[in-house]
Amino acid sequence: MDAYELITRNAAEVVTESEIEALADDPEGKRAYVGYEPSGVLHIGHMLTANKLIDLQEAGFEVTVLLADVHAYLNDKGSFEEIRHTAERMRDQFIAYGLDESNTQFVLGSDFQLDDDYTLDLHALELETTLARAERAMAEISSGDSVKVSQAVYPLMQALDIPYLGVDLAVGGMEQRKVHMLARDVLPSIDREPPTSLHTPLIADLGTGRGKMSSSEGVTISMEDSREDIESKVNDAYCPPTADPEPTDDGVERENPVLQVFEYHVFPRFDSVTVERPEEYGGDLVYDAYDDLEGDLESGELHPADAKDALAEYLDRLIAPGRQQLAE
Ligand code: IYR
Repeated sequence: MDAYELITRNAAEVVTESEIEALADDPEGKRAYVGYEPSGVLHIGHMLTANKLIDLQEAGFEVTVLLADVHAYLNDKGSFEEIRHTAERMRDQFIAYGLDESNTQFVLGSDFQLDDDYTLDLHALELETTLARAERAMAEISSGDSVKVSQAVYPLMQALDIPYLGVDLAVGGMEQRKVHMLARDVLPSIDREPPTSLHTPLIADLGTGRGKMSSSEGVTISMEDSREDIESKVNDAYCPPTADPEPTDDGVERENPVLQVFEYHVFPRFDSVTVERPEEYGGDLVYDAYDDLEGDLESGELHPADAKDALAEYLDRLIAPGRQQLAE
């Protein structure tokens, strides 16, 4: 796989393609980052962008993980002290998950976001941005119903993080895209480059295939799950024999989350996937590529129950090192 393919595989969107091509021409020493509001324990949403960081490291990038303590505080996630403590716990879990330690820089937001220069630049961006625009950028991130001033400041700080961290590429889930678009628009007003960004897809809720999997609602997978937890969640997952399920009767779109987890979590991290089956049911199936597994589920060659057993096995392998680390 060439650098461009590795950088963009499984991305829902890149902004812009030609900017990514320029980075892919000479990726050595380029820097990419993801910011996370510290939440204590890594869950499957963190793991999705972490997979992309691992791809980028393989392509030659250096990686910064921003433990966004000030952002979590602004988004009403607890007292600053608590959040700081939680942030410390996340470093080791990212490394246990598979980020290359020798090439990952962890930065706390509060290490630079409270400095004078940053604060003055932030005020300059506040002058350039309407409340309505800031509010729109936060629609898929904000945790409360009523919009507080803190939530208008949040996306402007996220935009400013990009030049302050000196990164060439901002990575995030699709829910971050409006913040990155705002950053492209407002950073030039303070003589900073519009940033290049890459967004990972959102995975549907494991139980229903609807909406997006999140740590706050529905079924999710986290580093705290035991093997039995994973088996029972995956066993109960929505998995029709198609990658393109019909919407619900009331018109809500659905995805196949079991296939999505294979595509975005398992195949990027394993060279091949074995679905174990007794001889009388046709014996083991070995897949080198996601599309072959999807094709077999659709044709009926692979039964959803066997796909789920294999998914639980591979998710367990991905999570085991983080679970171990949490137990220490
Ligand atoms: N908005 C992110 C957290 C975050 C991301 C970046 I990239 C930053 O520079 C700062 C914060 C979230 O929703 O978790």
